[in-house]
Amino acid sequence: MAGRDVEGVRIETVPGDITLQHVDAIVNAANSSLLGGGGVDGAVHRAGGPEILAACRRLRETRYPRGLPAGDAVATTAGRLPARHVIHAVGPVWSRHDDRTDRLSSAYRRSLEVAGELRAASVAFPAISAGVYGWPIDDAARVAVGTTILTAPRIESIRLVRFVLFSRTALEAFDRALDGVGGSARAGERTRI
Ligand code: AR6
Repeated sequence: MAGRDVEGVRIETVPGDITLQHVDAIVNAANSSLLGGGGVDGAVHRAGGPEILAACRRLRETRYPRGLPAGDAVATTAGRLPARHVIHAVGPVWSRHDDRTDRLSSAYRRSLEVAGELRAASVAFPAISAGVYGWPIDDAARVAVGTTILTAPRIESIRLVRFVLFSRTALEAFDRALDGVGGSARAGERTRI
């Protein structure tokens, strides 16, 4: 677990299950269909109940008849979850031949922008694209942390961004990414929990 403060925003890593987070908004690692799947997506719909899927179906019938493209995000109710909102973000599938980093970065940036529209103060993210979509965890962590540090301080409502990591490997990768930013000369700003 690690944490640091960047221009008034607390950015931290914790181990655990994102569906249990008591924050204003949790981010779901969704797919373009918005109609559910495995991993985080399966856990969010299981724990949050049918209200979330119903809201996703309405989005498909209205704003996104062709689905939500990779790199974008949209909010729904959080149903029975302790969070108030679910922000469904679609990450890119990892490709060895095609650099899709901009779309992974965009998934974080758009999620934070949507959180701002919701006036959310606290947002929890999983490691988007780092499961079924195959993105190597160190690079996934670098993009997640780097984009958050650049974006979150620009969004007025946001005070806390928490990365919730399911495995020790993912937690360690995000801790390294968070420690790496700003360099050791500024280590005094960092708080180890
Ligand atoms: N809380 C936090 N992290 C979790 C949880 C959880 N409950 N469950 C898994 N992880 P993934 P993706 C971790 O596969 O790669 C779905 O089928 C997991 O260990 O959920 O973006 C969707 O419908 C990994 O580190 O998301 C899409 O089709 C990370 O969360 C597709 O998978 C992301 O893994 C999206 O794939």
